[in-house]
Amino acid sequence: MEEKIEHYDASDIQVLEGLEAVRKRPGMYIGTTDVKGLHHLVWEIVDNSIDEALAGFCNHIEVIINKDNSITVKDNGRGIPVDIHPKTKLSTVETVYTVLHAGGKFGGGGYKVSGGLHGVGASVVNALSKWVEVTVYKDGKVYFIRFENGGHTVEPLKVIGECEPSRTGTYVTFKPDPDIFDTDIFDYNTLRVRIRELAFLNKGLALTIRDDRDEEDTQGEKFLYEGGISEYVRFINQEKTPIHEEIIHLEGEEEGVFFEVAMQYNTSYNENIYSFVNNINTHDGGTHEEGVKRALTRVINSYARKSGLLKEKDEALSGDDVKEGLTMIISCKHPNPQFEGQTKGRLGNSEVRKLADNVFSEGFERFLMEHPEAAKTIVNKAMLASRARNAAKRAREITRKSEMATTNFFGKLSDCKSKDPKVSEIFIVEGDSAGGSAKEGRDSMTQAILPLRGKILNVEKARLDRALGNEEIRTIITAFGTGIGDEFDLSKLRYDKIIIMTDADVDGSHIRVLLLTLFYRFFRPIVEAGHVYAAQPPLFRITHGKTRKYVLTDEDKVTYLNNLPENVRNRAEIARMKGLGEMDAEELNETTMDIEKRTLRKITVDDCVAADAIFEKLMGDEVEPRRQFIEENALDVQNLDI
Ligand code: 1YM
Repeated sequence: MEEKIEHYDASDIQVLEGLEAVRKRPGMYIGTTDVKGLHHLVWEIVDNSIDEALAGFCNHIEVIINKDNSITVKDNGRGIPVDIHPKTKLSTVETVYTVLHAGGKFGGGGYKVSGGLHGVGASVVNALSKWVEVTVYKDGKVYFIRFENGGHTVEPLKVIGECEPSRTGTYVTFKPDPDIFDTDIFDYNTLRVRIRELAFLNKGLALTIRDDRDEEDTQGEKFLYEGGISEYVRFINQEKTPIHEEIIHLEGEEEGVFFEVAMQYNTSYNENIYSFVNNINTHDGGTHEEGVKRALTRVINSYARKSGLLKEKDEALSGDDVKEGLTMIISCKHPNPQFEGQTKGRLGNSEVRKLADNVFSEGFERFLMEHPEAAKTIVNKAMLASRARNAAKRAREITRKSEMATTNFFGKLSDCKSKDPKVSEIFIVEGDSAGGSAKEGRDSMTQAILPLRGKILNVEKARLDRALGNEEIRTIITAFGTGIGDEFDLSKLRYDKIIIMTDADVDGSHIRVLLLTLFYRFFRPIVEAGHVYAAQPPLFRITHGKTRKYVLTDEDKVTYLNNLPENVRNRAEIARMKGLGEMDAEELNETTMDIEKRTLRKITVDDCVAADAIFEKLMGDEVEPRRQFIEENALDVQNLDI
């Protein structure tokens, strides 16, 4: 044996047997020996520093990736105790690093139950390392101990120098054993992201990270958030658009269990809810999350009813409705957490549910009372979500039915011959007569025509659930082929271009707005992928001699006429095109449908906020703003951002 074992007695044998067990089955202690397991070692050491911070003795933790891919973790806590431990007769530092299960609190108290390892971290890291060095600054002295080859003590703890009595802390450097791990290269960003997260989760605690493998010496990065999880919410929402100014931050404590939550809504439709217990992500939720979610739904509903935003006849808002666009961080610090489930990602302590519910409901209720503007915005958002969800549900039921009723469907749609979505397009045309011309004038190989009858207009309110009761719209959904809601699949879209072809008048605009609203809500990926277009039928026909010229706008008309010789201009016949129905097939083809000659305007969703505002106006119960909006904007597709 090459290993240097300088002091070797009965207790050492036990110790080494313990560490040997870790080396034999590392997976049992750190999960895996891949790159994830490698990084796990860092967190085991950092956890000890974090615990010292939670105990209130440490406010700065440093992580350094050294040139040789060893890791140094430094903290300015009390320093691991250096006295002789009565049971092992070794220094406490050595005990902590060599005795399995001795990593935890000797004196009890604190939050020392981090991760799955329950405090056995230091000795596990030692067992899986080529070497480990621990330096402790305490009582004006500098102590040092080194371990090699999986936890063999090279020499017991010794004093190697003196320091200012005020200087305390623990420095640990370790080099993972390459015989154990698939890789020994640390990833800076992996460490950085978690360190930043730890800074968010522990307000006032400074964490720094530095990569000394870099050629030029870098300063490293420092993370310190006085606002804690509120700043985490702000950070997550920075790429999004919040719908209210304030970040709501609530906290409370009971019998040593500390609970806090921070939240803010944004215009998106996703929820971003992350929960933690003792800084560990509880990805499967648990009692802390359940308490908050239950209270959130209850408080919003009760506020919505009391304030009259939600009418008596209205259905209660669901849990999903109140979570739409919500960014939320839940953090619980528990002295004795019970982690449950296959991956131990769920908090099981039942008393936390009540604490979370109480803290959240009291605080959130007060917030809503004190911020009526924000409250209204939040409730409105949930109500919109509720409406869209109900509409989507109905639409799903309806489309399933309508897919079966294909005879009716094919009676309406004049499909193109090509089944290749890349070259196929569908024109959604207003009115039967225009539909007739369009059918005649199309290229039947690639162009499908779906005529819409006037019925859509009868849908007074642009409420989607009602609009979806409309047969025409059901036909559209069937024609697209993508399905909607959970079953939506963009790859099944049957056409490359969906072209809305309506008249340039109020009725046409109304239909167009309704269609765009429908697309925006149920087929947003289609819009985002740039498949939706508005056709631009000409406004004027100018005839002189044998020449027929169609122009799109008043301006174009003037420009065109001004460029004609005066004698021609004087004899030119100018006709205002009243509608698609008035054009014959040839004209329609030439002006609006022919791939070579037509003008299409692409419909985009590049401004979610504007789209949302428009959507709200269109979906709202108030008739006046909607009517006004349609008149002002919808006539001109250019101004319509959806
Ligand atoms: C870079 C790693 O391990 N810091 C650290 C660890 C401990 C203490 C302070 C500490 C804890 C206590 C009292 C206590 C640990 N001590 C123990 C044990 N940083 C790092 N900083 N005094 C100091 O818990 O009562 C285990 S870890 F068990 F010895 F107390």
